[in-house]
Amino acid sequence: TVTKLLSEYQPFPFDLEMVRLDFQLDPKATQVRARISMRPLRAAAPLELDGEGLVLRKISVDGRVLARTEYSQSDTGLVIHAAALPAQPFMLETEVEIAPASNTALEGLYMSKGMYCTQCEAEGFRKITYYPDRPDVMARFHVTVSGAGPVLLSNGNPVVQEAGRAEWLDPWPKPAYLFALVAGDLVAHSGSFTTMSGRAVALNIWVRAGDETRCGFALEALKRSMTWDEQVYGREYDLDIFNIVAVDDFNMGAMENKGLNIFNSKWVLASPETATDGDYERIEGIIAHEYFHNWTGNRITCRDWFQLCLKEGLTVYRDQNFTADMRLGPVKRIEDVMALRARQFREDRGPLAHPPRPDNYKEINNFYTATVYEKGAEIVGMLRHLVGEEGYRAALDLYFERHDGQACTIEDWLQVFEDSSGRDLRQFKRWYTDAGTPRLTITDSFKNGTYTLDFEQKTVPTPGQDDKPPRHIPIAVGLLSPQGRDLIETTILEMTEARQSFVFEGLAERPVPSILRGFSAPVELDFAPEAAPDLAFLLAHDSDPFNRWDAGGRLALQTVVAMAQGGAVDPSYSAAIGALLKDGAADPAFSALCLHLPAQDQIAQALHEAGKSPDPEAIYQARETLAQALAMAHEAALSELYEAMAVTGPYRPDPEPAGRRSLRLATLSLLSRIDGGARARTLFDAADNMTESLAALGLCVSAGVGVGVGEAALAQFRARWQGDRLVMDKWFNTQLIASKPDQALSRAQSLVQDPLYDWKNPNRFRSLMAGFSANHAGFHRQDGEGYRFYADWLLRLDPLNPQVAARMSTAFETWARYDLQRQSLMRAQLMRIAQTEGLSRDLSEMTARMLG
Ligand code: B3K
Ligand code: ZN
Repeated sequence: TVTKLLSEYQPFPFDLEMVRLDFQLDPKATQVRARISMRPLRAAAPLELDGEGLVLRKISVDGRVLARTEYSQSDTGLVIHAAALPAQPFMLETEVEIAPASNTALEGLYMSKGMYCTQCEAEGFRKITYYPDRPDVMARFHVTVSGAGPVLLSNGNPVVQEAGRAEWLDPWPKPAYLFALVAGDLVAHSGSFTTMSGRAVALNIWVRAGDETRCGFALEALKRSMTWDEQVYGREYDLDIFNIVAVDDFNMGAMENKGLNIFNSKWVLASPETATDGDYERIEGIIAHEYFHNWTGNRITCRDWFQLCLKEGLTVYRDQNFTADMRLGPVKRIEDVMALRARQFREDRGPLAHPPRPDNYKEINNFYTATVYEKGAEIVGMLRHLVGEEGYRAALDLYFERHDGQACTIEDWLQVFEDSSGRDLRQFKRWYTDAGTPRLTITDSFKNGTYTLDFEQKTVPTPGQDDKPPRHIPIAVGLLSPQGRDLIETTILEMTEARQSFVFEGLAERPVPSILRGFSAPVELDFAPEAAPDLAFLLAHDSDPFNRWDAGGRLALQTVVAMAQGGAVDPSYSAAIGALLKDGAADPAFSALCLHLPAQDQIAQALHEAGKSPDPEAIYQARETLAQALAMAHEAALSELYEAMAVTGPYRPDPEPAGRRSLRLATLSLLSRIDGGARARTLFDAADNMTESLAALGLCVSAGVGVGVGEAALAQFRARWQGDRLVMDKWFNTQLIASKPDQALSRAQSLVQDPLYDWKNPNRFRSLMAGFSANHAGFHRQDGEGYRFYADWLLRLDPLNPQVAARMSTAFETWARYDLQRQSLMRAQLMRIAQTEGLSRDLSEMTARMLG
């Protein structure tokens, strides 16, 4: 397979004015007729069209059928020789046949439960018709659909709607990856929205009959998103209709097709009985994310796929801010950083590390990563720190004004910030082009009223990038008095050198620094021993909620890392937790986050970084011992909170009751370690909502004394929910995460025999496999059987759905952390996969990168 290079970008030598597509749907033989008006931009250029798995029935130019010698065909496309093309604008017409019913890769046109749907990003449109399938080729689309129904949807506004046939016209030029088509037996949950200029927009959420009662929350979230984008970014919706469709078989979360978003049903459908508080929050966030793409992604798109983070980083940044505004801002920030550290920092430290703007790839679907998305969002946040609130708004206004209707690059994006703020961002650009997470080492000194902070930045080499010049890092800093009072306003220090000092004068006594407030840059902090902050003090006093939480998290991590190497519970950590439990002023959602113990994967990483090879079994035990010790030390306070946080009245997914539930469940999690799961079992029986029911189920499995408690709860849950696909995904997932490590593999092996384990459905496959690999000590069992089981399933899925198989292979990205025996066991599985004949481009690129 070929490696695509950023440096080889060439503009497409034709302009596309209008694309007319005519679909006659049939499961085995859909006919696609395409008429594309083209204008040559260069003399004598051949016309290169992408196309995969298409049966060509006819091809003509200006009505003249081409002779077989006038074009060349391969399994990736078709080239019309320059001699066969007029020098003037012309009409290309093709007819192809495709078979959506046998499309198991869920890319292009495929079927899900009898319904037709599409997924074209990144390069799926070439599986529908011959086309220049690249984001810088933008055109207007007119689409006719017949042969199925009754509901027939495509992008843009409806032109003709009659029985068995519909026509749609999208007035906004767009790249082919934003094309969508849906047809089938669907019902709508509808509403409407009036835009800021007074235009009425029809809103529909299309689902299978029976599901329309679970769409209310998503519809309201859509309206909130539309309002927010008008108020915060001045962006108005630009069509008469906005459709969302929920499908059960979908490779990822959702897709922002123009005017016709297609969603994994998991991120649309919600009812109190079936969705957790976390699901509600995610649904709101994903609805917003896809909607926000209408401006950041669709109206302004990417020149090529190397620029993916132009639309994804910015849109994630926008959806994070939206959720922060709808809910508790600081809590949302903490959740986002937790996710960033767990996924992106992990990626950045391993063999899959890549820059937010990569410069080469074999399969672009492998680059829809935490680095492109979440680190991409952090970079936008840093820009905002550098240019300030008003500067940010000015830059975004200029971006929309200058680039509307264009396919852009990271250079265009940074230029807008330079032009509107006057700042030089050349060094800052390294955040886009360089991989790896910088580590800041901090030392400090105090003398004659002057306090000095010294920073040193270092980024370790990543694959293909040995040299890591210093980056431009905005570091938000506060200084606290020994009584915990803020001595200065939070200040952004701009670090640009490898080593740099910052001086604060006129201080009466040595301050306590609060570094990287709000997590102002995606870096790691190391404190030199003499500068080590008093974490318990910061947890108690820092006025910055992020740093308060982070101090607690650092303390917990230090303790549990020491315990995994034979140490004892740190009494200062336990005392700090005790103080937190008594702090009546703290927000429950915040306190809940402070009670979360570091994840086993994070503990493993910390050990690895300290030069030790992590022992998964010891990590599991240390974490359990710590949880048990905290529960014993604070039993009274925990059970008091557990009772006090009970929410009465009908379930609402709002932040306030959700926060109370999260604290309640965090206390329950600790208490379960000493009550044998008794409270969890009681809650499981009493719960009227999925948030508590599912959490209690997990605790019955993990803490239940004897087999009885967990197995009984699992059987009961299954009996109640076996007809509900989304809830059953949770059942598969939760029990694997909650299993004792030595039981995880046998449980996974028996679950794959369950008649409800439909492994061809991505949600079901992921719920089981991700649940198993999240059981850290179970997946990393010493005999390597966890690795083998997991690899077997990747190999089984790959021929059907390479995208999902490749994505799930990242469970192996941490192999280099572990002891030599585990390393060789994991490498052996990666090698076995890599050597499999007929392996997909997706999975072979991933395994090759992981093997290094
Ligand atoms: N843009 C899509 C993701 C497409 C993934 C292709 N493998 C969803 C999103 O980021 O909004
Ligand atoms: Zn996106």
